[in-house]
Amino acid sequence: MKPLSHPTCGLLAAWVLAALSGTATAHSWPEQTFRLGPDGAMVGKPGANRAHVAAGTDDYLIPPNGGEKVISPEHKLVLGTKMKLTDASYSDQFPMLSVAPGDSVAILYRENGHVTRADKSNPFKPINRGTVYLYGTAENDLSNMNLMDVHLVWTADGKGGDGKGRLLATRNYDDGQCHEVLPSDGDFEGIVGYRSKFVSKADSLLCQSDLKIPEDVAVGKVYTVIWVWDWPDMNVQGVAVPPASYKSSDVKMPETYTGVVDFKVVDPCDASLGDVKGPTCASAKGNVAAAFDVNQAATTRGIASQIAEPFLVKIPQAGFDVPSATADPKNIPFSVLIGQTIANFPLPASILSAQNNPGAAGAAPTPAPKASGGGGGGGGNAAASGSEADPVVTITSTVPQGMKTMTVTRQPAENTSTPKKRGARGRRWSA
Ligand SMILES: [Cu+2]
Repeated sequence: MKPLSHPTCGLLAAWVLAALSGTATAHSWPEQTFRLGPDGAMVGKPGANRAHVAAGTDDYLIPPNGGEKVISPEHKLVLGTKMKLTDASYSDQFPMLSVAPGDSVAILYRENGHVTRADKSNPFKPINRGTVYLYGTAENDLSNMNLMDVHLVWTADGKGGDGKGRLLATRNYDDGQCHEVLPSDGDFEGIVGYRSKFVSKADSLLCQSDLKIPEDVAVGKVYTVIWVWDWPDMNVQGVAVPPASYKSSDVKMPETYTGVVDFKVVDPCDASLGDVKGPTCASAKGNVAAAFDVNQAATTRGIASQIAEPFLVKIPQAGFDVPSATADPKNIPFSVLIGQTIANFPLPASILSAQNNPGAAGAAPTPAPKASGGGGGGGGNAAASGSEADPVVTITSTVPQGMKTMTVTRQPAENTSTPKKRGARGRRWSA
């Protein structure tokens, strides 16, 4: 039987049961998909994930519990029920979403406490609540793929590994707005109360990973997306993002979850798409990133920053000239906690009010960087390389106002629990 919780998460089954009114669930996996229209609104009826489970736990943990907590080459990419695409993978009740080439889509998942009480449960988790990687492939049968064949191997240019798929996007697991309903045993960190009042303005809100379906996907075929959530225990508190490496000594214990969603690719002008056609249809009303309406309710729209930028977490596999994962603090909702040791809960109002809300007014979409090539030519993010002995590295990052330069301090791993203030904001992790 699958456990409701496991030691590293520390999220109690009792809370999970109470919070979800008897629905036994834990961790996270993609559950629902939506097309996003030109203004960022969710349009049409939702689709489901592959082999959707209507109730209960459907997560897939790598490495699994009960063995050595090390990811090894034989670990499968996805849960057994998700490996093959069959007639039973989708149903009338839980259908595969139809999309057009170039469509922006949202993949929805429940945070299940991993945003709203992660610090209290386990303060050694990354501040971005882990990184979500989205991989796309025309290969629908995943049964012969292992995690290490795909994750951190497939690249944005499609040339990595066996070349059968590509990295489409990277996201912070905390999308800046999602949260559970107020748990019956209280709002430990204050995040549920704050977000339901000021950010989502809803009792609960699913998290989302938004991505753009490539324009060159084949019409009439199924395009498969693998959702990978990297959620390790780190050695120190206050780490911004996990390191995008299997070998980092900064990771105390790896914890990765995967899921699968499929998209039926139809002609961009297909009648089944309803009023909102694909962006490459002659009658399409516009480009999503250009026409995003930030004043829509969070419950029914995508997230502006995710639609504008495929790689919110910069990693070498996406063509960025960085040694390991890094992210602009403006894209990490609780970036104020980077480098901090949190002692008091619920979080003070100063921290709660400092969190980013990426879908709200003011979070104007930024230009999407080109993911091709290294050498600083990534069009939006480049880092000067330096040896471990260099105390300072420089990251330049495109923001709506123009180029902003952050100077950050690189420190030895054993010394990172007491970073300087500037160093804390731009903490980088090298493999
Ligand atoms: Cu969990």
